[in-house]
Amino acid sequence: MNLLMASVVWLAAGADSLVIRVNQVGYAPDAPKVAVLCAIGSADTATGHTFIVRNQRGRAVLGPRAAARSGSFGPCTQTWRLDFSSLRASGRYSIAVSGTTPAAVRIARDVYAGAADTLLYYMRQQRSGFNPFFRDSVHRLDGYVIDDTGHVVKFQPVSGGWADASDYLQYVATSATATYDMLMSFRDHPHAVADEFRADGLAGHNGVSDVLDEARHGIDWLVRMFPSDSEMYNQLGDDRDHTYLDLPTTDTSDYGWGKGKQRPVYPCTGRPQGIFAYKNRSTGVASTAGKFASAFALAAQVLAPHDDSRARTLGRKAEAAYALGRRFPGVCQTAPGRAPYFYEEDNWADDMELAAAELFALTHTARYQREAAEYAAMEPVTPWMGADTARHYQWYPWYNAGHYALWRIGTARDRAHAANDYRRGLEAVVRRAHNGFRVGIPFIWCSNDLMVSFATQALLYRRMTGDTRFREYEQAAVDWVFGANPWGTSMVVGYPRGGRWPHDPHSVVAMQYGPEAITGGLVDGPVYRSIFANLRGIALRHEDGYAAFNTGFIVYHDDMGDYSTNEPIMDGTANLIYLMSALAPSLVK
Ligand SMILES: [Ca+2]
Ligand SMILES: [Ca+2]
Repeated sequence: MNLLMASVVWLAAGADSLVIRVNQVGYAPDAPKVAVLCAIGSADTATGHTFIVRNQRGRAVLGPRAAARSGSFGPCTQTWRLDFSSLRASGRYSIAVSGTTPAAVRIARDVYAGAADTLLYYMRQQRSGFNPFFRDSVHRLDGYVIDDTGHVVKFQPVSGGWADASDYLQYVATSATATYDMLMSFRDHPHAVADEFRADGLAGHNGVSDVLDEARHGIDWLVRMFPSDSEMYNQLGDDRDHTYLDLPTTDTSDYGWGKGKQRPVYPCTGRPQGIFAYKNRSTGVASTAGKFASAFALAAQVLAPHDDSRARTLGRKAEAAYALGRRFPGVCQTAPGRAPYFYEEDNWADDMELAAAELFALTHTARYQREAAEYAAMEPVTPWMGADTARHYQWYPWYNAGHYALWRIGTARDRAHAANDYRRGLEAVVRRAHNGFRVGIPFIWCSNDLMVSFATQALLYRRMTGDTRFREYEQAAVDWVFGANPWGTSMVVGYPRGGRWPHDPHSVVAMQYGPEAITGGLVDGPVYRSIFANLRGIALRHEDGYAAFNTGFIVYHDDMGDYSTNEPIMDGTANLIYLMSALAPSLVK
């Protein structure tokens, strides 16, 4: 059924050789508002085009206005920018260009209301331990701590947290970052998310914002993964998980202790890890220690008014984790299993900067402020920004929240540096964005993570400085995620309702329960054609409904078989929760 829906949706929009791409969620009245006209295949690109915006009664409210020619991009042999920013009145409109199907757009102050709440459905569905979607506990036997050779050291109770994607592996790097993103969402926008779910993820009210409920679920797991000051764990499970396609409730992965039994727990050792043919390039502990410390320190601040004893424990753990990062600088990468893939994180100063800044915010101890500034100077710009490519998760987190945290607590000099560093990163991306979609990120695996992080950094920079020079690019990244891209699809499963979104994501849960079961999941997004061609085990399962749009240098497939572009990602979804909470109207008037 999913396959049919996907192709029917495409046929409706793909018959034209000219297509109009819009943000299907909508545009805020004061935001830049641009639709993109894309010529596909042999379409006439010489002709000038004009566009007209009409209201629901069919009356022209803007135009005819000339479309601004903006070069080729991917499958679009030519693009044009249809700028209707001057239209500010709330309402539903259609944008028409002669020779193609008009596109519907909405303008309203509250277009992003409920967006973060929708994304949180996916986070709850990804829960390990008690899972509210299945109303059952999953992976309750986790896990066995292993040594460098894979031998069991001891049992350690670490059940909880979230599955990282459509497999069930769990990493501190992504989970602590997601936890931090959601804590930051609650701190900065405490009234953006509703209270419709309880702490256990089941429907109901508990007097706590659902984004804080979810962040606390993350914190609980992180505490289990850092049980004492000298035991820091980094990963739960490995890619032996990929042997079978099954549900989390019936996961039959066998790590040598029986099908569906315990999973391995990898500690941070500072040494290269991998118990089969491949090894990572770990050099220290700080990348993971910094992330633990950041999440714990912010959680301690956020929880202090509500739960003082929990906040004290977390504050102490934050300092202990940070101390380990000081002692063992370097990266603690995830461990490969049978396949050569792992998260090849190469930076750790960003993680320690964020940790130091949050520890200063928590404790007001002077040295944390000084050390945050020292770490900031070690990596002013996140290195993927401006680059053509990067290794998988090489520069992670995708944007450095440490600069924003330092800006909040630093000296005047620190604040100026933090803003300047963000500006340089944004400029580097924008220099590559001379195309109709105004996108300049590299299309590596998980490109939507980069897109969302670029928009987040641009938003934070605007908040820090009042400088709006990147506003158009910030909005273009948001628009891209919600449909202003060559394929004309939102990159979030199930959102917006009634829009076009991934119906055949790479997910066993979606395959068995329908795509709505993973509503809110942000998929990886398009990748360079060469990446899609070279990853192992990718084969489309049905005819490509987007074939006409997969003729350029990047490809995207709404196909269960494509784990490189159509698999939801937990950490990218959490980052988008922050961004959407920043754009949502407050629920408290
Ligand atoms: Ca709640
Ligand atoms: Ca890092």
